[in-house]
Order: sequence, then C-alpha cells, then structure tokens
Amino acid sequence: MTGQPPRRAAELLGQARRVVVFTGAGMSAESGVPTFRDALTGLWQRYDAQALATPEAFRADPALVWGWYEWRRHAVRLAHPNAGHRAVAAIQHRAPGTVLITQNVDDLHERAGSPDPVHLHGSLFAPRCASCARPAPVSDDAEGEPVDGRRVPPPRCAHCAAPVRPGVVWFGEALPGAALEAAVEAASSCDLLLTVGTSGLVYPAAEIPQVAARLGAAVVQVNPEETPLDGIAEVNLRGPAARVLPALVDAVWGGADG
Ligand code: BJW
Ligand code: ZN
Repeated sequence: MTGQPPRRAAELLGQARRVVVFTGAGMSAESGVPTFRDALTGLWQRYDAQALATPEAFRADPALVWGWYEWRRHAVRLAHPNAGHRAVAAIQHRAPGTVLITQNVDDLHERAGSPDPVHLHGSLFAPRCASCARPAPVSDDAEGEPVDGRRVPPPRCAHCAAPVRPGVVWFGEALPGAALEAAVEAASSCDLLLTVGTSGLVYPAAEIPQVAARLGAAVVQVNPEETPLDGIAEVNLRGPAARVLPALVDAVWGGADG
C-alpha cells in the first residue's frame, strides 16, 4: 500500500456495523516505543525475555525486573500518541460501539482519546502486589530518572509487605479473565476486525482475529511486514499505522479528527 488505502478496506470500514480494532506494538512504534520482535529495534533483540518477562525471572531477581519496567514506564511517559492512535480514536467516534482491544501495555490509546481499551496484556501503569494482588501506587518518576539496566528493588505492598510487581502479563501467565472474555465476545460478534501492528505470534491474543475470521467477519490488516495473519485478511495494507490509518479514516469519513 502506498498512497490511498485500497477502496475495499474503506468500503468494509464504512459499511461495518460492529467494528473491532486489535492492536499490537507496531501501533506505538512511530511514537518511539520499541516493538518486541522487529529485526533491528525489537526489545527481544536486546533483552532476554526469559530473564525479564516471566514470573520465574521476577522471583529470581526482582530488582532487575522492576528496574527494567521502571525504565520502560518512564520511556512511555515521555512518548506521545501518534496519528495512528488518533485515527483509531476517530474510528471509535465515527463508528460508535467499536471495541478497541490492545496487547500494548502503554497508555497511548487512552491519551489519544480512546475510552476504555481492553488491555489483554495488562498495563505498565497498574502495578500490584505479587502476593495479595492489591493495586499499588505507581511510583513518581520525579524520584530519579530510571536508567536502562539499573536494578531497582520493587516497593513493598502496603497491606502485606510482599514485593509489588508490574501489572503486565508475562509468558506462562493467564491473561486477565475479564479482558479475554470481552475480547472474545467482541471478536465473535463483529463484522469487521482491523488488526494493526501485531506479529500475531503470541497466544492466546493471536486467536482474536482468527475467531473473528472464523465467524465470518472481514479482517483488514495494517502492517508494513508479512505476518501469519496475512492469510485470513481480506485486505493487507502494507504500511506504517501512523500513515495508513489516517488515510483510511480520511477515505471513509473525510478527515481523521472528528
Ligand atoms: C508496525 C509498525 C508500524 C512495526 N505500523 N505496524 C502456542 C504455541 C507456543 C507457545 C504458546 C502457545 N500458546 C501459548 C503459548 C505461550 C506464550 C506464547 O504465545 N508464546 C509465543 C511467543 C510462542 N503465551 C503465553 O505465555 C501467554 N499466556 C498463556 O498462554 O497462558 C496459559 C495459561 C493459562 C491458564 C493459566 C496459566 C497459564 C501470555 C503471553 C504474554 C505476552 N506478554 C508480552 C510481554 C508483556 C509485558 C511487557 O511488555 O514486557 O506481551 S510478550 C510481547 O508480545 C508483549 C506483546 O503484547 C506481545 C505481542 O507482541 P506484538 O504486539 O505482536 O509485537 P511484535 O513485536 O511481535 O510485532 C510488532 C509488529 O508490528 C510486527 O509485525 C511489525 O512488522 C509491526 N510494525 N512497525 C504498523 N509503524
Ligand atoms: Zn500484598
């Protein structure tokens, strides 16, 4: 896809009665938030997922893991939503009832004006007690800028004194039940699912577009690269989200801002 989005994608979006937007890390790439698996810039190229994004890693070295997430949270705070996030919010405005399901742990959809995204993999901004699961306050970055690689001992739970953990879903952990249920329900009853910036490699999240396709919804994919979801997508828009999505919104409603 180069200039205008293909007419078929605009037709599908314009005619859909129930839309689901399903996003992954590529959605925030143009805000400067790294993806996980991109060849040169992905987090898993530079960091060992097993040593940082598993419950075993947190048990073995809580300060390493907490410090890494403090650093990432700080980086997200400095980032801004991009034109793709704003286009998603515009879709929700123009097509009321659109459900936004994100795998992202940043808050850029919310800051772009999307109300209540379904966060399948949790949030950098919702730490909780590793033992009693009570929510814990997000620490104030003014206490000192987190640095890549700095070990930071996690705070202690005010209720039971166990370590506080990041509120994200690590490998081997169940997804939050209510979020997964809401996502499956939305995917099962939509007639268009727009998948944006995900490699479609991580399960069970990757099943969401597959559920929609299986039950007869059209799938439109926005991604500069091929993914395993290409086969189920009726339209593959090969380009970056911050360029393709505003063009798509413009093609349907004549402007991304309203
Ligand atoms: C652009 C762009 C631009 C670039 N515009 N696009 C079946 C087979 C094998 C293994 C499994 C299986 N089922 C489950 C598993 C295990 C595992 C899994 O899926 N592993 C696979 C990797 C093989 N899944 C789990 O462990 C899950 N839990 C589970 O299964 O529990 C079972 C259970 C049940 C009951 C009780 C107990 C257990 C949990 C998965 C949690 C994933 N967590 C992470 C980290 C979150 C915290 C953190 O941020 O640190 O979530 S991993 C990481 O991957 C993160 C993401 O949300 C997730 C998906 O990544 P995403 O968003 O697709 O990013 P990328 O980088 O992969 O792709 C970016 C895409 O953007 C690319 O395609 C680019 O081309 C594109 N792009 N620029 C548009 N400008
Ligand atoms: Zn506790």
